[in-house]
Amino acid sequence: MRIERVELREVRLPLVHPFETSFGRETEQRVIVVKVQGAGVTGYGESAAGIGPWYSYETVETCWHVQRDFLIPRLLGREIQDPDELCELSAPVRGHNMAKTGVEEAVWDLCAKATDAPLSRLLGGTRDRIESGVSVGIQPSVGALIDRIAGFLDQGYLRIKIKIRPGWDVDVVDAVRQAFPDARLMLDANSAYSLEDAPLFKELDAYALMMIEQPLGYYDLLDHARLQAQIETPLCLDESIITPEHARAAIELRSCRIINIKPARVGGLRAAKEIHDLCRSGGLPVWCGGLLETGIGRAHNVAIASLPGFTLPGDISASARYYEEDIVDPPFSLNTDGTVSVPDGPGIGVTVNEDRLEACTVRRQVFRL
Ligand code: OSB
Ligand code: MG
Repeated sequence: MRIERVELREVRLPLVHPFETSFGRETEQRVIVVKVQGAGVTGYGESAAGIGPWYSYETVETCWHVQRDFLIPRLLGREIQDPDELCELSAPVRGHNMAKTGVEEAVWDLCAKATDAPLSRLLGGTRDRIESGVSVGIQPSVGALIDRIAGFLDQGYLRIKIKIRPGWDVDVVDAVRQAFPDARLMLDANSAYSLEDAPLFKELDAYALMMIEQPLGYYDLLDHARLQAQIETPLCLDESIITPEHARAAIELRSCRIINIKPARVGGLRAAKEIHDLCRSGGLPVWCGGLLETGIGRAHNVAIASLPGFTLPGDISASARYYEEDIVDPPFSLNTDGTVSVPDGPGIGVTVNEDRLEACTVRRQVFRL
């Protein structure tokens, strides 16, 4: 079908709780919602870039620039039958994976809706529910962290991820493990340590952690391999895996035993699927991470997480864990078995609430033929 119209919207949504990691504290989420239209059908995607270049070098501003000036001009007016064609059109743009993701996801949703197929099925998904975990930010005190975790376990979340940084690590993990002896726990350091901290990671082997995510540098694969060789707990990479080539290198170098796949980080659903396939043939389990996405990005994450290699609980929590009111209907909710259901309607399978979207839009631009 011919791509007749593209719309960008910068959206701001307050978070129900501030989210603090080793690289900073967020109180609201800013994203770009991308709407792509053709043949009477509308597809939606999300660029979850955030305000500053902390998690990656991208920001809402760089996404807007790359989408407006490079990605949308390549797409508008084209005949697209398959999202792979868009990936070829975007390939000359180097990097800027979050900018690419918003546009690519919208085209996937459009193509799925045009054939009346659920996106998860188009991607090769095999599950109808995703095991749900929750990522818990750094809290003002250990007591506050334990209270937050108790609340999430009560709600039924199947695993807890604790953000750590120097000064908020072993003692905190010790207290949490004592409070919850049987909980499935993991840590995420967001690159806050170096290989010199290997003794600290050896100490953490005593806490039966499912994994430790991204302890070392965001471009590093070598020191992660050296650290992995010294500890029992599996390492999981997030920031370091930006392309399928990084995944291939990490698998061969044994930099990690698990990969956190985020479509936003790797440039969209096709790259996410490629990394999934590489990990599957290399024997590494994967799970779907998140960037506090709204219901649009969340729906895409849920769709990719339905692929067979996603065998560990993801950071795919219910909408209410992030937002008072999501921009999709119905919002994502937690089932009593701790899972989130994969929508079975066409495309992303949830409806974007246009009034709500309009209410939280702070900037908008339309591109037409
Ligand atoms: O490192 O996984 C991360 C949120 C923002 C930036 C980086 C990360 C995260 C999370 C939250 O851990 C995942 C989520 O619940 O969406
Ligand atoms: Mg992470």
